[in-house]
Amino acid sequence: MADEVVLLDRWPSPYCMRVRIALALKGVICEIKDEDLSNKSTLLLQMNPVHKKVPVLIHNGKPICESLIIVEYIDQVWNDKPSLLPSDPYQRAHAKFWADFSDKMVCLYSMSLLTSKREELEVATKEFKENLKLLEEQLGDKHYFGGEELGFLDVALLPIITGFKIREIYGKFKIEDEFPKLFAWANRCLQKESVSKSIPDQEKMYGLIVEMRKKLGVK
Ligand SMILES: N[C@@H](CCC(=O)N[C@@H](CS)C(=O)NCC(=O)O)C(=O)O
Ligand SMILES: *[C@@H]1O[C@H](CO)[C@@H](O)[C@H](O)[C@H]1NC(C)=O
Repeated sequence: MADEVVLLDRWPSPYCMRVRIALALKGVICEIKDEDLSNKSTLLLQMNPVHKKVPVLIHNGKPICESLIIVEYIDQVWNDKPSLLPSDPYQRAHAKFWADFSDKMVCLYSMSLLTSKREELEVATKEFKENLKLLEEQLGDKHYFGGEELGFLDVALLPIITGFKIREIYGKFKIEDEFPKLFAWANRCLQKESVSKSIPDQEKMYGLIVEMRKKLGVK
């Protein structure tokens, strides 16, 4: 019997992007349902009664919640494709540590970025750059965070790419100049169709931020 896979999704959600990338890398056929988060579906409330958030993966009727837990689940269930998580326990713990670290960076819509005025943006940018520096050190001279191939940490981090343009414009700096290795990593990842088709482009994300700031009346 074929697997029935449904993703409760929201297209600009960085957490949902992680799941879409993992599903694409594993070649899983999935029905994607875009949620209206201001008017959540009964299905979402039933499937994630604790947090009431997306993403939720529903596999043969059973829900799995929390993006990193979902990515790990996908990795274990669709194990005919190369594993995303390293098999070595230490390497695995290391990948999970940095994925957890990435959580606070991944949220592009952190109210701070959306609603902050100029001075607050400077603080947010400084912190963002410090985090990028730490990540670049982790990447080192590897092709991917996972090594020769894209792995768990790459999937966890990839959504930050969609916010690069936004950060550059509000922070007045160039990722390419200050973080050349991360910039090269981003382009390498985007060359993979499973990545590029799973994430929105940067212009679209920038447009969304501009629109939301206008709506909120932030100068
Ligand atoms: N830790 C969760 C975060 C999920 C999350 O924050 N989802 C947001 C969209 S980006 C959401 O569903 N928000 C709806 C709400 O808060 O009511 C994960 O990794 O899946
Ligand atoms: C909320 O969603 C329900 C069903 O999905 C729909 O019938 C209803 O019109 C929506 N309400 C608003 C205010 O959009």
